[in-house]
Amino acid sequence: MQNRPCIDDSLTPGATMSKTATLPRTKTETKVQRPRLHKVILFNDDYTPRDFVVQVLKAVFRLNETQALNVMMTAHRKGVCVVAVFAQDIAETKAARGTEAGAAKGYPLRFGTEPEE
Ligand code: TYC
Repeated sequence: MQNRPCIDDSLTPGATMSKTATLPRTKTETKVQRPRLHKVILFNDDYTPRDFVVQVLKAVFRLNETQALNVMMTAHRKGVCVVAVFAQDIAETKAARGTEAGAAKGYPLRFGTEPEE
């Protein structure tokens, strides 16, 4: 925003003082912030078959075979793995689709989301 002179007419009507030109002393700074990205997390479980996890990662998250295998094996060994990061609504939709794909087959497969720092 630019500082433009403005007329101080707070004493009108009926004022006898002359009008004075003043400059506003504050500037309004508008900072635009990018929305935070959200991680989609894959959780390990003891029941979902490995190849089914790989199928879901390929179908829902568009990972290739190698990427899907690596993500699945990391979750299998460590308990969790970050699949990818997205805008919040996309992360939540994809996590829900992955979890639903497992539930539709009776598996406890679970995806979650969390905001990036
Ligand atoms: N632990 C499962 C098994 O041994 C495979 C699996 C891997 C399940 C990763 C979930 O996020 C997962 N059948």
